[in-house]
Amino acid sequence: MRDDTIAAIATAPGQGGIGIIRISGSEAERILREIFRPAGFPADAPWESHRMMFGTIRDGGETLDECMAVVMRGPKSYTREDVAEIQSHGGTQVLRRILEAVTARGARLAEAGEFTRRAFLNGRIDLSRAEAVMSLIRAGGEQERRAAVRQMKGGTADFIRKASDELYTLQAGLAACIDYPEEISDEEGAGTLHEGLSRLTETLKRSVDERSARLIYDGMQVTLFGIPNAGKSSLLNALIGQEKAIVTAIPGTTRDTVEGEMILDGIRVHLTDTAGMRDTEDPIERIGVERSERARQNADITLLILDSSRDICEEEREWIRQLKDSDAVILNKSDLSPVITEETVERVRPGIRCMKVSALDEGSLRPILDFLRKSAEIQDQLAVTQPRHLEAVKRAVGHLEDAMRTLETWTPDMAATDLQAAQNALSEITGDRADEKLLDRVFSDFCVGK
Ligand SMILES: Nc1nc2c(ncn2[C@@H]2O[C@H](COP(=O)(O)OP(=O)(O)OP(=O)(O)O)[C@@H](O)[C@H]2O)c(=O)[nH]1
Ligand SMILES: [Mg+2]
Repeated sequence: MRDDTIAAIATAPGQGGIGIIRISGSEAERILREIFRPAGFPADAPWESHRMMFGTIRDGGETLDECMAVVMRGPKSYTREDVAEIQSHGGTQVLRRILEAVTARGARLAEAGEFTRRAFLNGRIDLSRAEAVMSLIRAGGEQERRAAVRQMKGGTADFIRKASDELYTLQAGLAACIDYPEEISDEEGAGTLHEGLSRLTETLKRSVDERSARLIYDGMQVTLFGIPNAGKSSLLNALIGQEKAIVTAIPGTTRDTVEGEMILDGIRVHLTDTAGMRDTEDPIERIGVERSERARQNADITLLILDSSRDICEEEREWIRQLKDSDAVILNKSDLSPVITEETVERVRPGIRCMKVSALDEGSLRPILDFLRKSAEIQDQLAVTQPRHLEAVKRAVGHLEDAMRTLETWTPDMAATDLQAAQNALSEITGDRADEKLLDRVFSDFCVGK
């Protein structure tokens, strides 16, 4: 591990009330002392650790800013090294000049995620907690933030370490069978192992809820679909409370997909309004229609919008039949006298969810919101949510299943190899076993200064 001193601007680029420069490494305090003079302290007085001081930053006789600064001596710091932080005014030029003054005195510019990488390498946090830090910074939805906090508090690491301990016990059992074949019969050994392995496999499988994980990180894709003039754009606008899509009485108004976003119970819902589906000679509209079709295919949920004041057409019947059970039909324009009713839809597709609304009456949209809310429900206490972790757990499960198969023919040496492979996959999550390449991959996703 490199033990030189690193520095970076930790706050986001641009103008802000304050900006923070962070320095970590054995030279951190010396560098800060050379450029920062606290007000009301004799120049050579010792500084207290973790105590914020007010003063001036100077470089070559020039004052760069008046600011706050603090020294946090290791190991009681984020990286467990000596850390110094300067809180200056948050202007691009101020921060740049201070950072230059710091690097001129021997610090190196930190790479993306390097502070957190040091926290990990110095044993302060495991890899899953390190990743949680970045997830928290990135969280755009409340569910994502909650999952990140759970992971940061060690939820993922605890769960994985417990599974890993169980696996170690099973590995020890298998090793005993291999070493003392005369004392443990094959059937007995295989039976106990098989039981333990299937229990562990089930626990791990239950923790892999990819749908919920995707909802947390990517949100839910909802597509509004239907023939021209059904009121798709009006509904998009009403749902997001913004005049995002153009609405007119002319069929074929929407030519391209239009996106809107709302947050329901902490989950981001991406709504896509599409061009009305019809056969058309117009080349631009045709491209729009193709995009509508694609949006429907990529959607988690399709809302088929019908204008309930006119008769249903054959194409609409076909779409109703094609809907997934989790999709829904929206009978729009319910303020006009109805031609299509819930019964009409029920006859085409018994059991499909159907809601009567009017885009002109916001209050009538409640059923749609409740329906989407219900669709976005997730298991809240998920232990494993991050894609990298899910992938590793799935790999571990695969190896455990291989091991169970090899046990059926009692080839314990092969089973031992499978169990070790499963163990390795689990330890990638906490980083108990992580090579440089894995760390590079994880930390390159971080921002500089974290
Ligand atoms: N009375 C009534 N009119 C509505 C309702 N929803 C939409 N409209 C009207 O229906 C017409 C078409 O609405 P749009 O929202 O543009 O329909 P669209 O499905 O997006 O149409 P395309 O973009 O052409 O595919 C407009 O004149 C709307 O004002 C409703 O609930 N009730
Ligand atoms: Mg439209």
